[in-house]
Amino acid sequence: MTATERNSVQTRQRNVDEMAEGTLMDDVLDESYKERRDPSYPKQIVWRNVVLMTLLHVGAVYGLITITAASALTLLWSSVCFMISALGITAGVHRLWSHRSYKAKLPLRIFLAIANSMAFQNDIYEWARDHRAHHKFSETNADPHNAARGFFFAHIGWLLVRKHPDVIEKGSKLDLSDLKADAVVMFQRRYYKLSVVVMCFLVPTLVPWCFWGESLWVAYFIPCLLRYTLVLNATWLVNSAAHMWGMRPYDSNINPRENKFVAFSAVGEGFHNYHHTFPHDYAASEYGSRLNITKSFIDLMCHFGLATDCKKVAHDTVLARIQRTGDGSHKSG
Ligand code: ST9
Ligand code: ZN
Ligand code: ZN
Repeated sequence: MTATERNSVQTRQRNVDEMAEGTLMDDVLDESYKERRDPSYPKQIVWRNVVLMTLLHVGAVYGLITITAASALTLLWSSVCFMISALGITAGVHRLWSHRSYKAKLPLRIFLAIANSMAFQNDIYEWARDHRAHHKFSETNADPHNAARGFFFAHIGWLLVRKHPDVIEKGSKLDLSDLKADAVVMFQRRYYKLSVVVMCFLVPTLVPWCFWGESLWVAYFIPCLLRYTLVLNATWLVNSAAHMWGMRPYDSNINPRENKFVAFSAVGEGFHNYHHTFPHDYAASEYGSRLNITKSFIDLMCHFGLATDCKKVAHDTVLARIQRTGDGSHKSG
């Protein structure tokens, strides 16, 4: 073993020592994996996705310019749908299923799975599998949205081409047994297409039409298409902007950054340097509920007894890490 390899193993051990007992390990950066095979592998554009994503964004822009035609109730409903879909991603597939940063009782898991289908971002199993690969092999070819390939690829481009072979090769070695053992996750995967048609398209469109007489046209373009596109882009900004712009107070050796704009638009998911440093922290931030609706939601669920065992990194551990690997931008420094 070379000195560099020894160093890398020691650093990884120190980072792992900071994890709480019983913490998932397959979402922790594998520093020994530095393989960067030629990224110019034969790229295969998936034209169906290019056409659908283009149509979706054209529809969303049309929704935006016709927003004045919507009633106040329809706009309120659009915000409710935005928030439900957002929580299905942040509190659901991200903090619960990808990172196991807290435990959720059955009724909450069912709600989060339904909310997740409203967000239509691939089923929980596939999203969590890609996300664990993203953390473990961050900024390499095995990272599905490798930000080293630029803003466009990390934001949306990765959904428009076939995956790099390393994603599938390294991803197939991840431990996903917890997801396979979760009946809610597997049920949602089985009926995913139907659940998306109902939750992402029919419910957002039909509720305003049935209950307060909104036109089907407006209901389709605003709470359905515009809302869906906004949630997608808010999510994608975490992969693109929050891997490029912002400070690195917790670990300057990794790319993910602290980005307040992304934290705001992604309901608490923009503290991305903290999150990649401590992926098992249920708040995904050092700063409590500030710009972090998702943390407040999980706290509320704990209050009702629907969520338990929230993992939080001890303040001393955070401070020690800031001293050891931070970029010096933390206010404690
Ligand atoms: C979308 C997802 O938008 C967004 C995720 C963002 C993540 C953000 C994370 C940031 C943190 C959280 C912040 C949240 C903030 C929220 C804010 C809210 C306000 N490991 O995929 P296929 C294998 S989706 C292991 O077809 P291709 C596997 O066997 C948008 N194995 O590969 C698989 O079969 P199966 C809507 C893997 O052919 C097989 O390969 N959806 C892995 O290269 C084939 O897989 C779309 O646009 C792995 N990681 O196609 C659809 N991956 O699944 C887009 C694959 O049966 N997707 N395998 O087991 C596609 O069309 C295709 O996936 C493709 C690649 C064309 C992109
Ligand atoms: Zn990331
Ligand atoms: Zn994560």
